[in-house]
Amino acid sequence: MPIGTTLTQFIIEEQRRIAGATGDFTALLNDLATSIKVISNAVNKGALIGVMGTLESENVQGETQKKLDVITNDIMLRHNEWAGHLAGMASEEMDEVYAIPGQYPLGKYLLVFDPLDGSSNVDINISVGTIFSILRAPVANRAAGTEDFLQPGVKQVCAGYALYGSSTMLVLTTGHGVNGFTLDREVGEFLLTHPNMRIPEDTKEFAINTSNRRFWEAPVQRYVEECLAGKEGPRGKDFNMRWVASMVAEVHRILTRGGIFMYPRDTKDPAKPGKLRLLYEANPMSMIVEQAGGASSTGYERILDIQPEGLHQRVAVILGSKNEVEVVVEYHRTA
Ligand code: P6P
Repeated sequence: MPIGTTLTQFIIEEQRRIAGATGDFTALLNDLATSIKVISNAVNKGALIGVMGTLESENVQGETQKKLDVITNDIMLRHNEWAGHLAGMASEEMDEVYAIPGQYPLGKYLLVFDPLDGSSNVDINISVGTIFSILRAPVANRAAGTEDFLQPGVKQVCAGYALYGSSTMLVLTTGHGVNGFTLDREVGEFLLTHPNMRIPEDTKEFAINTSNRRFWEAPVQRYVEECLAGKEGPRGKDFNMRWVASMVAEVHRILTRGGIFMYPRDTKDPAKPGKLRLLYEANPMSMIVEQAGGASSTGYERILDIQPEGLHQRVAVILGSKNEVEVVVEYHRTA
């Protein structure tokens, strides 16, 4: 019985579109897919295999680490370090760049990831995910340094996420649109279930952590107030609100039915211009959103154009339905 298009088949068909493709990238994506299957298994087994709960340690972000933060980070390293496709890796859970161990060959790509985004939700069984971004190494087959990772988001060759929800999905773009795959656990393959995902240009649904309201800048205050004013207000329509505290789940909802997601800069911690990290949250999600017809901005500039200055740099994020993002950007422009 035909099982449909597998991820491997899809990637190889994509590879044929690229002149001079060596198959390296295809093999890298397959290793990444294997990592995600292993992470999905660990997340889905949860308490059954004792991976719930929190460690004493903190990550570079100063955030308490969940057991699964460390476990999933190790899974990403072990399954992607050996094949000779990478010149280095970087992760939310590691202070510094990860050097490929000497017994393995070096390659021409860089892999950047948040191994378990939204992990504060894992103990309460709300969807979490893995976010990844692939860049070209400035110098192939040479161990990458931090500066090699500091490339603007427009340089990404691939961006994607895994969503460990009611089903495990892998959503990715290589610059030719966005496609979604669902893990068939009986076959052990990701199957193409959401071809050519597109974000509706308009929406009536916004996502923001309203508990930070007193810290927002004026343009965001104005935007949210107008949403809450509903059809009697200046927007002339009622809005719905969501906040899952798991960016992957928010972005997947927006890819599926539209919406706007905001984690704006606020005065809560003046040292942080935003909460989300540029290299392994904002950039990959911005590439996916733009490739699906949406928009992604800090409110002041296009996220994919930002020249990174640090591996764990934070940035404000306003992304989703194109016309709604433009309203928020306009309020920043005229503030
Ligand atoms: P808050 C998860 O920690 C995360 O990085 C994103 O996935 C999520 O959108 C955001 O932070 C949630 O932040 O302040 O609401 O807990």
